[in-house]
Amino acid sequence: GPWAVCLGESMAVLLPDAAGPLEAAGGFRPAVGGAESNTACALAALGVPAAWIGRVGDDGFGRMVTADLAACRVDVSAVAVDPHRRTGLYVKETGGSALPHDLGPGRSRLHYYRTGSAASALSPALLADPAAARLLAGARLLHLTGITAALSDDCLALVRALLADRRPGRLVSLDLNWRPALWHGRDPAVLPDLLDAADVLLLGADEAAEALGTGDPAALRAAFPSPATVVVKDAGHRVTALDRSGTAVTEPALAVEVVEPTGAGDAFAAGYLAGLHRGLDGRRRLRLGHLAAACALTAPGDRGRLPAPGVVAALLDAPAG
Ligand code: KDG
Repeated sequence: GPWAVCLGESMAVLLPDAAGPLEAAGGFRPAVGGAESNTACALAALGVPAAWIGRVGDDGFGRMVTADLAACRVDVSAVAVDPHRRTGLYVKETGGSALPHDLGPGRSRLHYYRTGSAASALSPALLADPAAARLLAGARLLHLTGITAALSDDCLALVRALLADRRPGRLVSLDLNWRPALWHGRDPAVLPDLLDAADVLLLGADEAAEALGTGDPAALRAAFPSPATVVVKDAGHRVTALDRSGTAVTEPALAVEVVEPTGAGDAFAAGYLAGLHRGLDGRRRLRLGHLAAACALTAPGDRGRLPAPGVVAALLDAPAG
C-alpha cells in the first residue's frame, strides 16, 4: 500500500483568465486544489507512493477532483462520496491589474465556498471505514494540516483522533497552513496541542507569528518540544530544521521568478517528506523541499510540474550559487 497518506479537503478551483478583481474577471479555468492533496500529488511525482483520503460531493466537481488526483497516480481508493453535501470550491483572485480594488502585484487571495461541504463532514467515523482503515494501517507517514481542524467540530475531532492513534513505525507530519478566513467564529487556540502532537512540524515564520505569536525558529522549537523535527520556513526564503536538541540546519530557497505562490508550501512539504522516504540527510531533505516548492511557485495553479528524476537528482547536489 501507499507509504504516505494525506488527509484533508480537496476542492474544485476556479482560476481567473487574467489578473484583477473578481468583478472584472472574464472567465475562469477549472483546476484542483487542496493543501493535502497537493502534497500527495507532489509526493507521487517524486516517486513516493501516496494516497489522499477525503470526501467529495456526488457532483461533477467531485468527480473532477478524484479523477485529477488519480491521474497524478495518487491512491483515491478511500475517497468517500457524500450524497447530499457538495464538493468544496475556491476561487483564486490575483493582483496586478490597474483596475480599482486590485489586490496589488504579486498578491493573491483564495475565496472559499466550502462551508458545509462534503469534506466538512469528515469525522472520527472515518476510522471505521474499511478502505480508510486499510490505508491508515499500512502507511508509514500520515500527513495532516491545520486547515482540517478549522473546517468543523467533526473535522477537529478526526484530527485529534488521528493524532492520538500513535502507531509504531508511522510518523505524522503536520503543516500549520494558517488560514484565518476559515477560523472565523472558531477558536484557533486548539492548534498548539495539535502541532505538538506531530513528529514532523512544518510552519511558515509569517503564519506562525500570526497564529502562534512567534515566527522565530528557536522560540517555535521551544514552544513545541514533542516533534522530532520542527521545520520553519522564513520570509527571507530560508528554511531551518531543528531537531529536539535544538541543532539547526538552514538552507536557502532557489531564486525563481514567482508566478503565483499558492501551493508552494504543500510542495515543500512533499519534497521534505520525499527526502525522509529516501533516507536523505537533513540538508538534502530541505533542498528537495525547495526544489518542489520552486516548481509550484512558477506555475499559475496550486501545483507545478516536477522535472524528471535525473534532473532532480542533479539539482539536489548542485553547489549553492
Ligand atoms: O496551500 C494551498 C491551499 O491553500 C489551497 O489548495 C486551498 O486547501 C486550500 C486551503 O484550504 O486553503
